[in-house]
Amino acid sequence: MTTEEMIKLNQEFMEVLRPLYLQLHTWAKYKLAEKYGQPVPKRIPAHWINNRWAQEWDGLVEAADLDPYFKKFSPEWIAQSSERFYTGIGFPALPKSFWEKSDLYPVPADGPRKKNTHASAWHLDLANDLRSLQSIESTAWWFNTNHHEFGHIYYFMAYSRPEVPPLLRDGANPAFHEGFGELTALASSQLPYLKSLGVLPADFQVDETEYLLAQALGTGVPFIYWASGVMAHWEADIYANNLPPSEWNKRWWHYVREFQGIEPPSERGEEYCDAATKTHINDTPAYYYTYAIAQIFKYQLNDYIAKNILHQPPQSCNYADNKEVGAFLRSIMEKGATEDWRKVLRDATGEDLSTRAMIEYYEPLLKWLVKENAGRQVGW
Ligand code: X8Z
Ligand code: ZN
Repeated sequence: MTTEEMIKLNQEFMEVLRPLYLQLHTWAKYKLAEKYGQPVPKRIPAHWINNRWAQEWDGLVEAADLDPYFKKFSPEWIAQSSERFYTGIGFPALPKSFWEKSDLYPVPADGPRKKNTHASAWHLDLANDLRSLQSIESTAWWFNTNHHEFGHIYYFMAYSRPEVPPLLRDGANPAFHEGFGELTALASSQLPYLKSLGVLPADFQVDETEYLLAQALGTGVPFIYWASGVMAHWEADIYANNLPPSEWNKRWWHYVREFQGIEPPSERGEEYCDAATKTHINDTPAYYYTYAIAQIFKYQLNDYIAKNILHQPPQSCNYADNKEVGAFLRSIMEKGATEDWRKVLRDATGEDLSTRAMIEYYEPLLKWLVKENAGRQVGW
């Protein structure tokens, strides 16, 4: 795809999801203003949100906070339960060398070495040498992130076979690579699964809409305005449109204001390059729109699996131990990059890349938000 096509695709995502984003933004700014005892602002101050880039808005729905339930499980258990998710649906165990050569757990702050705590997964020889760098802690966030990384690892394994030449041992497109892990992170955060795994007690109760709200705020909707909006546009400006470095920070915050409806705590001059606080700006250039496409793709796969294989609601389903789900995913993954991704997606789901499933997933939430926000100032 050309830069123009890629930007257009990302703009379409933002346009279609805008009604939902505006409602979430409104709900969040009223909630945060109340929490901090401040007047309700037009845009949300960046430091009111507990993620530095406002890419995920976690911690706003108290009833959906699962961290207390993860405390009793060790980081090792988290990694093993992710592997168990995949073996349960019919994938093989991870090779012994994966466990020996990976670097999965935090190092002490005063220890002799420092490590990048941003999670990643590596296919060193395009064959069996698979490794992951993580710093897993006993939290819901790391539980999700670990599933994301194992998605990469299981994709590596699925296409490392004689029928796939080494040069095509890659995702159908990079968003497929990011998408499988995101899909299993979504699947593993469903309440029926967390109950069956014993993380949540069988009698755990949370209002369904509140849980959907937490999901939408967490890895769902604001993320698109960060990935498709700020990251994709800013990188297109610096790499394709030759934006001079003297305007980088101004443009960055212009996009944060325009797309995310977020504002900096105070003015940020050109003596800073705030974009460079994000690891991908430094080490994975012109890639980030991939995560936006992966989000859209994730809801499409989940929708297909829930409706056609599990016959359960997409917002509350349990993939655990379902071999048909595994066979469906493997049929896509084992192809690697041997077929055009558009064909792979259409053959698997009968559909082109589309926001339909994501919109449907959050439809009940949108209705609820419109009622909750009645009389409030929506947008900025
Ligand atoms: O960088 C990642 C993964 C590794 S590929 C942990 N993600 C993006 C980020 O953290 O900014 C996953 C979602 C978005
Ligand atoms: Zn990834």
